[in-house]
Amino acid sequence: MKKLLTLLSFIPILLWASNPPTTIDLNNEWQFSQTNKDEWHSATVPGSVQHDLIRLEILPNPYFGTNEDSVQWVEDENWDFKKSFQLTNEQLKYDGALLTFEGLDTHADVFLNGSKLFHSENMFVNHQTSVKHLLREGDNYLYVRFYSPIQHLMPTRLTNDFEYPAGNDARDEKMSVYSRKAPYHYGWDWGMRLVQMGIWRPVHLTLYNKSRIDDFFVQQESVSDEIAKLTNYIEVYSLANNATSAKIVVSYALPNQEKQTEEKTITLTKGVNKIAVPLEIANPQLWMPNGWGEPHLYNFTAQVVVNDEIIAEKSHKIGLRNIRVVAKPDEQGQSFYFEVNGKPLFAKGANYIPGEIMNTLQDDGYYERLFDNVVAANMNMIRVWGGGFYENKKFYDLADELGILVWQDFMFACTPHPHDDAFLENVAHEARYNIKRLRNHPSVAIWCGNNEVLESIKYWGYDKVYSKEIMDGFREGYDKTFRELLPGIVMELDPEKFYLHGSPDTANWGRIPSLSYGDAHYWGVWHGRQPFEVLDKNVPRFMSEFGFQSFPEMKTIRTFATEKDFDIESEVMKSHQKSAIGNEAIKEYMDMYYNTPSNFEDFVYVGLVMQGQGMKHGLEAHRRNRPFCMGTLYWQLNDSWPVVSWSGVDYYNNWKAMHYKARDVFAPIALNVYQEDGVLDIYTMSDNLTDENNLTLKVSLIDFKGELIKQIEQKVDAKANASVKVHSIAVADFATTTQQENSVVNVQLIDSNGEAIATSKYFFYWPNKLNLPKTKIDKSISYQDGKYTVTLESKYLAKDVFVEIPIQGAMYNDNFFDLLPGEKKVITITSPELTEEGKTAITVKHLRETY
Ligand code: NHV
Repeated sequence: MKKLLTLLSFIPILLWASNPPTTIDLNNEWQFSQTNKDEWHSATVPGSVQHDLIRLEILPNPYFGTNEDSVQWVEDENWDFKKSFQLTNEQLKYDGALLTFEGLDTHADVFLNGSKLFHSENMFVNHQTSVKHLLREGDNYLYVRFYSPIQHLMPTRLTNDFEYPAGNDARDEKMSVYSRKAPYHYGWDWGMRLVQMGIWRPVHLTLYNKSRIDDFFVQQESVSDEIAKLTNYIEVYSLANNATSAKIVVSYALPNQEKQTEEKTITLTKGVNKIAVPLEIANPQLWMPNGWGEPHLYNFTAQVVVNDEIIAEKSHKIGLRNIRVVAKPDEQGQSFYFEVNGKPLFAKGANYIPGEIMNTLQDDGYYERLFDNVVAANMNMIRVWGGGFYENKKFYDLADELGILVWQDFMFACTPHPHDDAFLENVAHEARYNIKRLRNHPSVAIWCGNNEVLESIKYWGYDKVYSKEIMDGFREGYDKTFRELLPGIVMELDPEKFYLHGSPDTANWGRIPSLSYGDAHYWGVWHGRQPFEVLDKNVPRFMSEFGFQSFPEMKTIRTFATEKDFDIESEVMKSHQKSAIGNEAIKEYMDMYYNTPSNFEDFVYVGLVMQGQGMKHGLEAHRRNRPFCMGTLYWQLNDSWPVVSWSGVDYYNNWKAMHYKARDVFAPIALNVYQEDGVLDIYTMSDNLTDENNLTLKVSLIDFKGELIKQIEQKVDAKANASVKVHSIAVADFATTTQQENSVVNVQLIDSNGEAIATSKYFFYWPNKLNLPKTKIDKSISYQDGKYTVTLESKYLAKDVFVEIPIQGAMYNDNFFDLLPGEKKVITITSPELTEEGKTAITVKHLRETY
């Protein structure tokens, strides 16, 4: 085979054939009506019936008040979509016409010009049909009938002798398990219910001659600094009746680099042709995760060339990297960590849920804001959790460009599912489609079968409700789906990637010794009502979920509630709290750690502060405990509507205290102060790949009223890619009991230029045991279009200072911080909605003002 390959040292000048392929967008001018009603309205494609009905004001704003209840009827009806489009005689001359629906949600029949094209039963796949023989000059007609996901599959439920558990599905009839459709549409413990129907991804018609490339996979067999060994797998679909000689040309280059090519002469036969083109790149520029260097991306293109003319091509951006998941028995149990380009990576990140209940609202701008938040918080990993959908291309493109590793679940969460042949065949199709769609993205680091399905079968008490036969069925279904079917398909289509049957693997938060084995979801805090301090002790090998709720800030609450609803027991607030234990748990924790305010607005603020501090406590414990623990992905990054939830960023893109805390703990070099057995241990936690030597650690004990009680200086190094205890102080020698209630420990890491490269503030107690002083914060503001600068100063310590502005999504350089006595702190707030003239009001709050 090697002999057929020639490495050309010049760029071959190839031109497209005179009539290159053309793609016609079919997203415009759709109309929709409830089936048999004949009341046609304009439809947005991509979109959903519910989204259009809301846009047309036939349905009310579902986020407001208790409106969620009044939009539910739509899910039980069938809905029709139709459109016409015109083709010219010229366009009909192409050899082939491929109609593509990138995604239909979910159960639908599709018709074109008097023929039924296909039936859709899976939201997560595309549909491609050769329609050349059906197209006409002039008007062509498309029609899609969507069936209610509830009623369409009701007979399957009615013939089953039990109801599936599906505890997050908000309706009594648990229909979510029967459809391959985004589980969160049916409700979740942070989500409203909106079981949508619609054309949720674009529609287009591709006209082409002779052949097309259906798939192009650049498989990375091995990658090191010296050499990348790749195989390009290309699938060409040929229309020609006779065998045709053709060349497959693969070219690749970094941006601004000269193109290199590799080619192979082949004979195309009618139908599917599979071609492999091996390729080696010496001294490749590797794709590095965020914080470790550049995520270099090569442009790869595969072309089909006949008679020196290009007749088909396909391109991908390829990052060359070697990602291994090291899940091996060791002295402590079983490791679980990601090794990237030969080095162990401490994973820092969060669990991502779909960013909109009406998921088609997630446009490019949405993904850009999302990834801005991810990068700003110093994350290097994000988990696409199994209760949503396989994300849009833009998501993975940004992850590729920014060096963010993606933990990709298959879409199953928190309940067993059917496992009959037809169901599994549908799942297999979905897995094949999505693995092929996503396997070229360097960011995709792991395939994971599901979220908590096995955990639910083992530990959620199903055995008390279901017979032994049913329980056996759940286990059998689990093994068939997640231990046989899916790993088999991953092995076949993306063999270099690690497959985990489900998350967590075997660890369970109720069984502490199990935390030493693989990844864990620690829900003892929140669901188990344990104090945050347990996070110091119950450290897993890899934390793939842990979390704590808060209300979103008042400006977000005001979008769905009015003054009269400002009570955690009001109907409106309860309809925006989907966790069964929600508001009660928040209050219970607040009583444990804070002086719980009676006023609603203060309660919301203190809750935000508490979530930030509690989660910081956990994140620090995880990072401090590397290499035993090698990553932490908290629950949850974002929201899908305005709601009380575990998120660090609310629906309107306002950072909660937690997101700032995550950013600080995840800094490339962070400091951590941890008290154990009467000793304050100070750690450097570094993700840099080189040591930082000759730093000065400065530890200051400062009274809340401003007196510097003590100061210690010590030369330390911040060891590369490690967490290391660099200094210890006996508390008894350092601060008296009274001082512990009245002072803060300010710890700084100072480089040779005298600059603080890391700081951490340590309080000996939670706020209800501190003597926080009353103090007034002075503020001065300078107003500019797009940016306000706020300078803050307080005579005494002001804890958890919150700077508020009633502009959704305004960005701050910092917020929810502690202001040391006499310290001047400059806060910048940016938003295109801020004007110099408008002088939008800014309010400042701190903890001592709430009690
Ligand atoms: O409840 C918060 C999140 C969920 O939104 C999401 O499904 O995978 N959460 C909690 C748990 N897992 C997840 C753990 N579940 C339980 C804990 C305790 C008892 C029952 C269930 C995420």
